[in-house]
Amino acid sequence: MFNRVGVRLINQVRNASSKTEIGVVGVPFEKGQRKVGVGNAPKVMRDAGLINSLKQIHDKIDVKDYGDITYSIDHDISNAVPNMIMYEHMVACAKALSKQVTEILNDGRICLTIGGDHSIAVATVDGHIQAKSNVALLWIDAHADINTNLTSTSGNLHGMPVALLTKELSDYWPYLPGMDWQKPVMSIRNVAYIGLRSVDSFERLLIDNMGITAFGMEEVEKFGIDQCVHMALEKIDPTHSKSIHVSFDIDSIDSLEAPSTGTPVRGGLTLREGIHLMEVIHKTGRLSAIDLVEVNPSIGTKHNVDLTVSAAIHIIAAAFGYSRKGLRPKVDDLPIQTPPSST
Ligand SMILES: [Mn+2]
Repeated sequence: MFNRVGVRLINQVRNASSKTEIGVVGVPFEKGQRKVGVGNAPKVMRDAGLINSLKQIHDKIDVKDYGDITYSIDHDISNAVPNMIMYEHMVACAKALSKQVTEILNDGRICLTIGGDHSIAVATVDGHIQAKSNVALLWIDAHADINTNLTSTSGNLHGMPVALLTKELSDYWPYLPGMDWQKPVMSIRNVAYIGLRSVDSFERLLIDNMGITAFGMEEVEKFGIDQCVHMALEKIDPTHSKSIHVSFDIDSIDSLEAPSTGTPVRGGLTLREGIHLMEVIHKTGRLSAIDLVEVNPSIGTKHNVDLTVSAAIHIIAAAFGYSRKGLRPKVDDLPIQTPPSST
């Protein structure tokens, strides 16, 4: 039975989990690539119980759902830039999303953005930088997403966000009409990749020549996920003072465990590694924004979709402090009258 010391210990544990305020925004955007369905992910994730899963992590979680991003396009800039498909859509959605992310952060909440394809991260990272200038970015992905319109073989914008965000790449772009609000102020020194295993040749050249911090699957294999996350954070946030942004592409997870995604790649992170990565980042206490992108509920069987959505929710929950060890009971719930059964 719990004695008074036991109750005191429980109170200490309870108080140790600090108040966490989360702001959720859905981005039903899929025009950064060519496959239909990824825009339905916010609805499917909410229908699968995302918001309740967050509320149940611990009793000091407060969740506000800001709804979905809407936007209207400027037809004058369609086809304005070569080899950038549906450019005018990305521009309009990104502008609205960046504002929303800034607002959520200024409300004192951690921003959880549910994509949508990965092109939306141009906006989430920009909105984060607007609110908190000193940002470190972890890009968890099978792909490097650092093509420009000149190096991309597809013209898909979801392969370009890192190149749009970083100042070292800014000289490689033509003038981008409608994007004047977005300043590529982030240094590539503040970006680290984890999970890479499908990197285009120009992307590899950039990563090598610019010395970009990148833990591909070889490094995950060699050092283990725990070391990789710690080393990545040391590289991009050596003073342990930056506001951390995690842009998590579900295709970083092996396609056996997260099959419903547009560009699946085998040999990826296990769900366990994805969860552990987020647990490490949670423990920094400096996580401000998460993107969870590229879940496509139109790909695969219902079982495939269920697997992928539940993997995504597990990863998000870990980022907000879900404990695989279990949490002790709240003091109010203690069975004072009824001792716990020994069986
Ligand atoms: Mn990606």
